[in-house]
Amino acid sequence: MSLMSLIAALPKTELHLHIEGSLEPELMMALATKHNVSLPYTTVEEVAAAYQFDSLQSFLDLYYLGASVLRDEEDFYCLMRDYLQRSHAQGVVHCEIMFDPQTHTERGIGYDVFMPGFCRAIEEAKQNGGPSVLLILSFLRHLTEQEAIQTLQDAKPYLDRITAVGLDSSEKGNPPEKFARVFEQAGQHGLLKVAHAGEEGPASYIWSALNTLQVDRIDHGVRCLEDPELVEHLVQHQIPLTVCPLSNVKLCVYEKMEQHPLRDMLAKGLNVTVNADDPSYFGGYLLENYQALVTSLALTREEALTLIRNGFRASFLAPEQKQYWL
Ligand code: ES4
Ligand code: ZN
Repeated sequence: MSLMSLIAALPKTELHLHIEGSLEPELMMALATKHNVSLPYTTVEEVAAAYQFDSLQSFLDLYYLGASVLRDEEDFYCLMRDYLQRSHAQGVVHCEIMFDPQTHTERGIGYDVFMPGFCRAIEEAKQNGGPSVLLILSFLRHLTEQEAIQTLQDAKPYLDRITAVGLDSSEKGNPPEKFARVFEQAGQHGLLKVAHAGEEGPASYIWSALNTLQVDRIDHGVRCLEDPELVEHLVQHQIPLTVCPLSNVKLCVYEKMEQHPLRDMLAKGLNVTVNADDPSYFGGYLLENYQALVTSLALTREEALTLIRNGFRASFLAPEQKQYWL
């Protein structure tokens, strides 16, 4: 059996996935037509051709533009349904999915629109043998902490459907400590915590996410390699890092996949997982990320098995559910 067939056949997790980043050009164009939203693209090919990024910000600009076609409950249902169908087809059995409430509330679209849409698709997947899903409410770090606090307050009626909070969007200049109070409040509500850190921003942001926000996982975290003491800490405490190889190359964190440090990270004993991030923008879902590692880094069978096992270890599943997959 080839390594890719093995990876495809094994049950896997997805722990770093922005649902808005799974909006495929076909659905984007269909929803733009449905709601009469004008986009700077007229065909699916033009959308795909526009996805050339030179930084995180250049991507985020198109990501927020794309999300502007999401208007009613059915749109959010279709978005989640399509993602879960694709991940199910790739052997993903458990997903922890981020959504950005502020991307929608800023446009006047509330929790009462997107949450029922997401939850209907999640329930349907469960009935049909699809992946289990936990939701992560992610704050936009380019906005103020006060706005994040309001976003958490607005989520109160839905907290039984939300497992964790996260922190995403423009990293540089928006360090984790800006959100100390809202993360503390989230903890008081019993929510777990993750944050993007050390993607484009410095290793010091990873320290801050750990020490100030007390996160349970770091999203990306690849720039930890610039700080040996931090690497030692991450290894010692086995803090999970949700690494997204195709994302890192698409956003020019590394020039080529051949330069991606994922294998070095594994060799150092870091608790690395593989994830898709924004699959429709970055050229692939989970299996395409593994394919890139196999092709460009000559990932070994042992490493692939470790990565897949790490996904379950790093998940927010209850210990007995974890044990089932391990
Ligand atoms: C994101 Cl790759 C990435 N980084 C930060 N924020 C994001 N939001 C969606 N994708
Ligand atoms: Zn991300």
